[in-house]
Amino acid sequence: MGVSHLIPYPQKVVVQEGEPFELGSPIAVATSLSDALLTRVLPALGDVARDWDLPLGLVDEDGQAAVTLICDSEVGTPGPGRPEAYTLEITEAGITVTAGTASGFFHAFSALAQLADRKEDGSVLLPPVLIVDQPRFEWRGLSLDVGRSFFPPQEVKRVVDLLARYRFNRLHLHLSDDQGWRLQVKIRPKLTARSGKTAVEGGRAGFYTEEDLSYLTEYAASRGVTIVPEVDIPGHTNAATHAYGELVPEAEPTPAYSGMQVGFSRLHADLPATEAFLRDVFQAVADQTPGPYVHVGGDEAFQVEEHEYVELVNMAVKQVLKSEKTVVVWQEGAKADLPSGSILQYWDPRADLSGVVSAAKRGVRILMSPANRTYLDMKYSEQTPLGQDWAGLLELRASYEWDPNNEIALLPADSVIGVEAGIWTEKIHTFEDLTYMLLPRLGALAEVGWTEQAERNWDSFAKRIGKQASWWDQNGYAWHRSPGIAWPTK
Ligand code: TNX
Repeated sequence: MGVSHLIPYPQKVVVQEGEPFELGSPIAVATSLSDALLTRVLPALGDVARDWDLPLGLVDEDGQAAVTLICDSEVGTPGPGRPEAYTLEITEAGITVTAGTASGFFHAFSALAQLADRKEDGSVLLPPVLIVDQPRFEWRGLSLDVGRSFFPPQEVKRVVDLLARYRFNRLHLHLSDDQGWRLQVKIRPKLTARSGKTAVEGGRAGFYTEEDLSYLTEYAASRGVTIVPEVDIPGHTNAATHAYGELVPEAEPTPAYSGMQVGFSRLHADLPATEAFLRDVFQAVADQTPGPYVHVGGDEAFQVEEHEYVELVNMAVKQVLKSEKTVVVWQEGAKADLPSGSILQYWDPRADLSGVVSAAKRGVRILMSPANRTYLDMKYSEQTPLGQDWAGLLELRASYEWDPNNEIALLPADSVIGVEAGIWTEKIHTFEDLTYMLLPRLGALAEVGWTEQAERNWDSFAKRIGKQASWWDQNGYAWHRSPGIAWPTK
């Protein structure tokens, strides 16, 4: 137990003298939080307590409390991560959590869960410590490709639990690709009726109903995770053209595609059906996700000439802006007209990045997902049976040892909004395969996104990541034994 279990490592940890604090049953919680804030944060504390088999009980502010929750919006130091700041103090007398937002409380509870030691006799001990913490970057995400291979809501929920454990705050769902369409759009029923039934070879098909997505977005929000929906245009669109033939010049639906090629499919700016399609789809995306972001894809549209590419991405951007949401687009979208404050997601280190740099100079924010550091569908080693290797092999250490502010030469450092891991599912089809590729690397990227560069070091991380495996095992998450780590013996 203790601070050696903390991932991502907090900005400030002061280990105190004294005996551990032992939680009793029920856990007496005293709070001065508003009802609205308390209603948002209590379920997350309840989740932690359930792991310990202890119920929660509210007591008066002047009663004997084990946990005291205090709302203070001044907590943390000025900077980009401040709204998510928290302090957590554990003494022999009890636990005090101070935060200014629900997210701050969620992060404090995640730290609390990592610090706790549950003994054989069921008692739960917490070490005396003071933690003062806030994230380095405002965006810490995972992008999950449910387009190639579908992952049902119950599995996505377990991915959200992992994200919350490591204080991530975004889950980006890649909802459409050549192989499948996963978003219900009621006024475009063929999208799911036809392309909800297709997938990459070996992968699962399916789609999220409006109810599924609403359940997922709420579940994620109640753990501090915002869902970022992506419908990928103008390439990666075979699932769309398989459903609606009017989107191609031949006016016939294209055949279903279950291979692994990229870049062959496309939309057409001069077809009258295209703009109506983009309007309907991006309206549905915006309506079905309460978060402030919509991702319009924009990657690998190899069949589309530049001027037409720009025209098509601009059409999608226009639709997103109508819903008053912030546009997110893969790096190729630097060519389009992006309003200042839009987010450009860097992924391909092989590309010429001058367009990304000039977009950043115009006020576009850059999200760091370099494939050779963050693509968790890359094999760990040549022996890894799953995944791909086009961006190289990616062992744990390489996903840890890099600085998002130092990835792109000449990029203004304050334009980096954060870090996003990605997992593409051409060859990853089951939940077990998925988490085997995520873990332990997701822990490394959690710390890259959260902890200040000067405070990070591999030796410390290597010790702490080894201690995560027991929680993964208890919760049924498959994981990979990266070399050089003191994993528990089998
Ligand atoms: C590149 S990342 C892609 C995806 C593939 C992935 C496989 C990006 C924007 N495009 O279409 O699934 O590589 O690793």
